[in-house]
Amino acid sequence: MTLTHSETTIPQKTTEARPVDVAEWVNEMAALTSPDRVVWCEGSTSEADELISTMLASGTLTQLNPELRPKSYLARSAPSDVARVESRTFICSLDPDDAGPTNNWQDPSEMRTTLRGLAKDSMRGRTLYVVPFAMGPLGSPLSKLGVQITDSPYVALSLQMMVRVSGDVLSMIRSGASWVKCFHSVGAPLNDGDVDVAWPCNETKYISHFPENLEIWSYGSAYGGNALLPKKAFALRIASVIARKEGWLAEHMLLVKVTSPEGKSYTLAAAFPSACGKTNFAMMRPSLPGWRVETLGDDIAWLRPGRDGKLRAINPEAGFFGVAPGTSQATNPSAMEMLWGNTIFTNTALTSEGDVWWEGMTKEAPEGLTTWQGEPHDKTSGQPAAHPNARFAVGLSQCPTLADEWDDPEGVVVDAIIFGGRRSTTVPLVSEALNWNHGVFLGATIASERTAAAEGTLGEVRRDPFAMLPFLGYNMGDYFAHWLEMGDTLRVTGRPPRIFQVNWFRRDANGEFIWPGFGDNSRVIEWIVDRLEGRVAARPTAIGWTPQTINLEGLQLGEDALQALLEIDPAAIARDLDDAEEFLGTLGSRLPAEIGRQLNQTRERLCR
Ligand code: OXD
Ligand code: MN
Repeated sequence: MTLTHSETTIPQKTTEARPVDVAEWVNEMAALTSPDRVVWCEGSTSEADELISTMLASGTLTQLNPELRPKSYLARSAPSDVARVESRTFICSLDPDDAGPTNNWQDPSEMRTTLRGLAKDSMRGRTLYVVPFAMGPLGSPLSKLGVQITDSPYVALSLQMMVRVSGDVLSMIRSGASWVKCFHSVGAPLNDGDVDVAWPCNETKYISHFPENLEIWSYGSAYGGNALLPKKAFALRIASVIARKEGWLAEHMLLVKVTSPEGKSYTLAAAFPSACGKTNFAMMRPSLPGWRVETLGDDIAWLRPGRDGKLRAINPEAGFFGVAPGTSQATNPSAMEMLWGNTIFTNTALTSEGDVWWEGMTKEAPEGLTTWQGEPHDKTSGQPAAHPNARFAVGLSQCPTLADEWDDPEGVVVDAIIFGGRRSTTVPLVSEALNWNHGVFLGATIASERTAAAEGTLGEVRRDPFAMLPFLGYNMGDYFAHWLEMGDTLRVTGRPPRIFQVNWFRRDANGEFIWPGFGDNSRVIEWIVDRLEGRVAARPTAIGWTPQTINLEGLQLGEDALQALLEIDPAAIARDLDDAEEFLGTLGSRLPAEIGRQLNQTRERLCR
């Protein structure tokens, strides 16, 4: 999609083209929320133009210097609306045990009463946009449909960048396809005479999911996963519930196609908790000669056994909502290229030339910056100029490393699954699971140090199974059982993908990262591919197979450092298992016995 600024109005299709159930829902929501007008979107360029005009006029968007960053805009959020709010995210299943102890549960009928009360007249003075979208290629057996109602033009425009917004979705719903209802209001009605603010939102926030009704209600926030409902709320929380019923997996995973110097390609799906470098991995430029990494997705993958019995994956999204700080020519040159234009930035700093800047883009902050809060930046203050969770929203089609298969309705065959976390100690650079069930145990016990992508104390280690802790729509114990069953299903028709665990973030005694990461992670990919091909032997350890060595050619890294990266410290692993056991214990009787068995077997191997 191309963003331009003009004076067109969004053309409205005839009402007969609209599915009755969608129209009824929209009418009901409009009657509840009392917007000034209702606009049906279909993802056109003229529609984007209109949304941009509206937001330039209201001050929500600032146009960047077209000579430096064509067709690009900066939004500044309210200081209180800068990240996902997990504490205000609810799974409202009928039975609290179906949400499980890792989710905030509330009774669905009580939650509906609360939300209806908040939503009453919440869109007064605003426009209600109806945004039909597909997750995945339209018409693919792996895709799903949804409709988001929103009173935020910023959200309506961002959805155009991030998912497939199309009027054809309405035709498919009219022909009987099921769809997910996504209601969103910023909760900031305008009464006569009120002057709007650039980033309307409400201090009261709810991101509520009704898994039995395939319905999402979001109130009070316009930021990221709180408000762009197809992403975390639909493609992970609601989709995980649908996936369990239908026998597939909705995962917080990047998806890449890797080609070896021999010209053979492999697909890797990798789950990492938020802000562990998934986007950088997805767009990696390998430092190892002859290797190529192409992008299929950077955040979410839907995995399903295909007609051939193999595990196949699609990226349900069509764009990136990436973390800007830390992105640079050194860490992710492809992203820097991709962001040449046609991009919406949120909460970055603004340069005196009218371009964006964020911490890590260059070593030194330029003079004359305006901070994400619109203030002159004082370099001596120690405060960042961009918010640590500042983002870019851009279509996948702009990605210079996009793989041709990204839009394949059949999906791509997954060769290996990788789990990772941000761990200063304990977890080695890479290891391979002994088998599928052991791999599920590794996924179930991922832990990571907290970053800025969600509220909470930075640096604190938390268990984040499968990197899905904030994103699972049902009981975590049932989810582990579902993963184990998927292994059984895949074994009937062939061989399930091999499973690996990685950790780029191990630190030395001085607190410095030992592993260079980024393009050098291709060295770990090489080991993984060598394992898939049966080309290298590995060392048996308590936690699985680890490398005898890693290709360090051309890298300033000594053998000692490699040993430190691969070290398995039995005492540290034992402590980690105790911590994992404590977490797993919170799942009570819903924890599959097999996970406990894997834990015990790891302990036994540790004593050998
Ligand atoms: C994200 C996240 O925004 O994981 O992708 O928090
Ligand atoms: Mn994510």
